[in-house]
Amino acid sequence: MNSSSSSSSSPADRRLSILSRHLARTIDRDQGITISASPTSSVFADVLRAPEDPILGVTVAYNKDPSPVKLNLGVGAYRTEEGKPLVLSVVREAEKQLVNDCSRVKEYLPIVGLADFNKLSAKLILGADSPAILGNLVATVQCLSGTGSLRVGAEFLARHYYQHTIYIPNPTWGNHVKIFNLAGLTVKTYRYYDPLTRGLNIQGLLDDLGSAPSGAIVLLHACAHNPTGVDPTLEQWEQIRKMIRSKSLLPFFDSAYQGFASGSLEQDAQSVRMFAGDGGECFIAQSYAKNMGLYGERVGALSIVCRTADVATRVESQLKLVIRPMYSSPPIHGASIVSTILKDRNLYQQWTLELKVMAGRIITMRKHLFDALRARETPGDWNHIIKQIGMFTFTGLNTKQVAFMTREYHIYMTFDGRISMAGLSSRTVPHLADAIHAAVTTVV
Ligand code: PGU
Repeated sequence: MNSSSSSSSSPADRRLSILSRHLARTIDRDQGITISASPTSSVFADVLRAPEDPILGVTVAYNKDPSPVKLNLGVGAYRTEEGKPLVLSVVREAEKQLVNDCSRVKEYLPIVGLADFNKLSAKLILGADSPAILGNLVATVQCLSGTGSLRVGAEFLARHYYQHTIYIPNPTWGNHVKIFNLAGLTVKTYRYYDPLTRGLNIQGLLDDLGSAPSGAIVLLHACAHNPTGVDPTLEQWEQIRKMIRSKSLLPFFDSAYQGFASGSLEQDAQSVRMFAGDGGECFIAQSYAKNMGLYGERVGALSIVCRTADVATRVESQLKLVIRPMYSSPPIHGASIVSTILKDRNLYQQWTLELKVMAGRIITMRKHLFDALRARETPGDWNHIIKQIGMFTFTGLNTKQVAFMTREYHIYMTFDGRISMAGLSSRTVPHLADAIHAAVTTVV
């Protein structure tokens, strides 16, 4: 297991470094060596240009490319067969209802967000008949999508939990390390993906969790693991659960893809429900970015399942103290859309159908790409394309091959070889297959 070092300097370290640079400039100036600061020079003259984000920066590069054949398979965002972003019909319908309801106002929401939204979100992930819901054991707060939910949860843990070490899978979504480091947690990794089998390294995972210190926090992807598309089977989840509970580790689920892995909201929540149903505690960060297509609305929820109802209310009171100085209270529009859909039987039904169509299209793209590579007799075993789950295929292409595909074929993807299957269409599969074929046959 590795301790992560990326961007882990503390705020105090950073202040010290800025101050020493400032002092060096002042001393230089006072000694007449160089006059680097003048009354007109910026006080931020020493600020270094930061690199683009490894995922969102792919879209920045894509937008700059004038090529008509360019293809953005970087960001995990759903596109239609025509390559267009999709607003779900059920979302349009809910928005119409909201606009026509003149009793609605734009007052501040409470710090914890919209009450209906919170209740319905907890039910969606845990199941309406969950003992945790029935026993009022869950503290839920509306947050700024999945990222904000993880951030608020991390901040709460840093303040109120005795263990400050969090284990995240290797590899994982790139932002996890930054979110947890920023909250002051120490990030370590546990083995997850085996590049040889292109599957789960269950033994490595269990060994690493087995040797984690008692009480350590463990980040788990609820389903559709990003970037690998490799999920544990239900039997493996049960092994993981037993290990986590026997070592008194604290599970923190990141649920960004409920409904996108299998097309079923219930099936994709099974891992979380196993843990929430055993009476132990757990954290869940939910995002509606993908499954309702509400990316830019920034709507999500953090739920903390506690052992007693009394603890849950006290936890909620402390979550308010975390949120208030960060952003005071969350935005109203996205959460209103979600609660309108979740509380109306017909809209809910319509949503599940639209979700199935999106998940189904992604699965079809997997088949198309696999067939296209087979037709080209592209060297290598490409079965993982159809075996992996969720929005992404972890192709196994290396950094040089990715760079080649971007340079020669205008295909934009992250450098770890991940492609967003949701950005692909029947029309663009042949272009991608040509690019992969050329990359593996010409770039070693
Ligand atoms: N957790 C995981 C596992 C994710 O993949 C993502 C989004 C999030 C949380 C955060 O999603 P919210 O938009 O905050 O709800 N990952 C996508 C989207 C781009 C990004 O990196 O934010 C991705 O392409 O990996």
